[in-house]
Amino acid sequence: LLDISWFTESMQAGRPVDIQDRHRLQVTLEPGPKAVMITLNGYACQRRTPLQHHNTVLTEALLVLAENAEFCEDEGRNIAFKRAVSVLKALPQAVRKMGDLQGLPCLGEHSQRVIKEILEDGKSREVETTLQSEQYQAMKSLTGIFGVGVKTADRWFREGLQQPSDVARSGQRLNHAQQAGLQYYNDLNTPVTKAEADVISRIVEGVVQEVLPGAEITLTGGFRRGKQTGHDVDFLISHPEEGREEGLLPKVVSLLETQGLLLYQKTTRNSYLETKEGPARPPSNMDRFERCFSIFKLERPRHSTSPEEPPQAACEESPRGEDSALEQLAGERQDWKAVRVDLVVTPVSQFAFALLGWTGSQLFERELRRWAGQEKNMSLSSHALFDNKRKQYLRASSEEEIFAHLGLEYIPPCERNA
Ligand code: DCT
Ligand code: MG
Repeated sequence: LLDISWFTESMQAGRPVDIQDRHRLQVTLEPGPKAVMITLNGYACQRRTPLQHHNTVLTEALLVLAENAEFCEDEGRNIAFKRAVSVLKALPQAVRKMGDLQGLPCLGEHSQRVIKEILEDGKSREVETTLQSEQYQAMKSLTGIFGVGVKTADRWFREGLQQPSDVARSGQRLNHAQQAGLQYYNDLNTPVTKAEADVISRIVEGVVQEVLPGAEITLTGGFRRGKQTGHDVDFLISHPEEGREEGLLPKVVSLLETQGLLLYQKTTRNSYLETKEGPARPPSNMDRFERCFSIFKLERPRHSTSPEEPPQAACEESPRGEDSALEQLAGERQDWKAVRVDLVVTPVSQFAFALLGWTGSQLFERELRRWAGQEKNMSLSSHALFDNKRKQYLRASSEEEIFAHLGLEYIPPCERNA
């Protein structure tokens, strides 16, 4: 039970009251009949966004429009819809009427129009039309191919390709990533479960320890935020002694390859250099760690095969080329699953920044960088935080310290699902 005499006094005196409730929502209580109005802070990194929330019907609809804007390369609209979604996710209850949105940030006119229609009619015509449009469906299928971005998908769509099988038959020139993307299309579009991520964690841990005893691996990305499924598995690899991590990744990758655990890999070297003048502007969103984009060959547990589907011969070499791509697309089931795994190596001095940068969500990260730049005149990346006014780097060995440098209240990973 709360002692609320302090606010009833203020209400009687006609003063608005701000309280911070236990969810750190800013609740503004205005005197009068429309008593309670919930307001939220404007940056997603100032809010707590849990995984489970109360407005999925609205957020799923708006996410379709966000995705469609991305397919049309309209970044402004894409972000506007994503910000609106993120506000709805942070609300402590379901929106029932338009009045519930009063005072909330980031809900533009377009988002409000869609919300209003859904509240009144149960659906939005714009969302329905988008879902049914040929272009949206083709772009969704084609960008679902690993290695294919919006630009390539759009070009293919204009050339009349709509599905991965069209691409496989078309004789398009594909790079290695796209070839793998086609070949393992079905698996890579099946969510990775937490249990699968844990199995991969143990494999990676074993190999990393063999190569460099004392090195540490951390599961990041959506799984660190508490998600039970994801589109890939993200790891940070570090060593408590600065510099010991150098040259680690090629050895880890080579050992994984020897063990037949990789279906595809592309390793890029560390290209991060700290300069006295601070990071180049505008700071790049991509980080420059030594990194390996890979596709793991993960054995399926035997009991998961249903009686109707007897397990295929074990240890069969994965076939390559167009035929095998078409086989996967036709839904042939193997006794292993292709899973996207990202391995990122960080020097321990940058570990906290890498951890914060790789935990996500994507929008939470974007908002952190925006907050740093616009509100604090600082540049934040997954490597460092630079104070542009004092012209100096602000060091940190934990995420908590970085939030403190930024003047933000600490938000734990499970509440960064913006
Ligand atoms: N990231 C980012 N900006 C991007 C892409 C990624 O800041 N444009 C960060 C935030 C999340 C992290 O990298 C890992 O990326 P993803 O695997 O794409 O995100 P995820 O949250 O792990 O999503 P999923 O659960 O689907 O893998
Ligand atoms: Mg991920």
